[in-house]
Amino acid sequence: MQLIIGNKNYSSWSLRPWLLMEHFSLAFEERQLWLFTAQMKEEMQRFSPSLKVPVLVDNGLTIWDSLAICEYLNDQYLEGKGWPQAVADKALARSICAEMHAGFFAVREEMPMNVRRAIAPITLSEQAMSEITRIIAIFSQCLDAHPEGDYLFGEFSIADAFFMPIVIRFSIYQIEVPRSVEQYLDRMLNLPAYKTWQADAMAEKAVIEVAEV
Ligand SMILES: N[C@@H](CCC(=O)N[C@@H](CS)C(=O)NCC(=O)O)C(=O)O
Repeated sequence: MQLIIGNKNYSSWSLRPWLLMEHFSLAFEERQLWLFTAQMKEEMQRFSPSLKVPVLVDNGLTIWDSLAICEYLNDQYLEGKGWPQAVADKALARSICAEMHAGFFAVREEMPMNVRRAIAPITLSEQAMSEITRIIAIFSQCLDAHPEGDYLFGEFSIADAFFMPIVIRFSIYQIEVPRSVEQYLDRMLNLPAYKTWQADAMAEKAVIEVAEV
């Protein structure tokens, strides 16, 4: 399997399937392209018409889009363990991933993922603040319902991988959260798979100016 990703410092969409694969120790080759460069545009023509990362290539199959990749990995390699097992939990996990995938535009716009960023607060719009309130409500709802485990649905799932870039944003932009959410953020930031990603991101030299806020 080959996973094509962007800069580890900035590419929040790439992080999602990568974290899932790394956490579950799936064997894959990583191919990194530098975002917004001529090299990326040129090389991406070969992999995906969307010209966006991440892209998974497996057995002659090309899958683009982070959610589609996670679903494929769940079906093909994780025997369904990528999602929570209870039907109600799985439905909720899929709902929050879809909400993440298709929304929270102000948070994404105003708080770019930037692993290397020095931790410091920023001024946010009302829209971003209300999205943050909604995300905290999602975290609290899931964590309160699963006090037995360390993750949103007890066991690690695609939902945690999907919200990892938010965890990083909350950390680097010093977003205030309730204690139980703070403990969850700490656990995610100390996840061995994330530590590997973080070390690689720290070592990168490329700077994308618009993402430096
Ligand atoms: N919905 C897509 C979004 C992918 C996406 O926007 N990727 C960004 C990097 S994080 C990208 O490739 N940008 C390059 C470009 O827009 O030229 C997914 O979930 O995979």
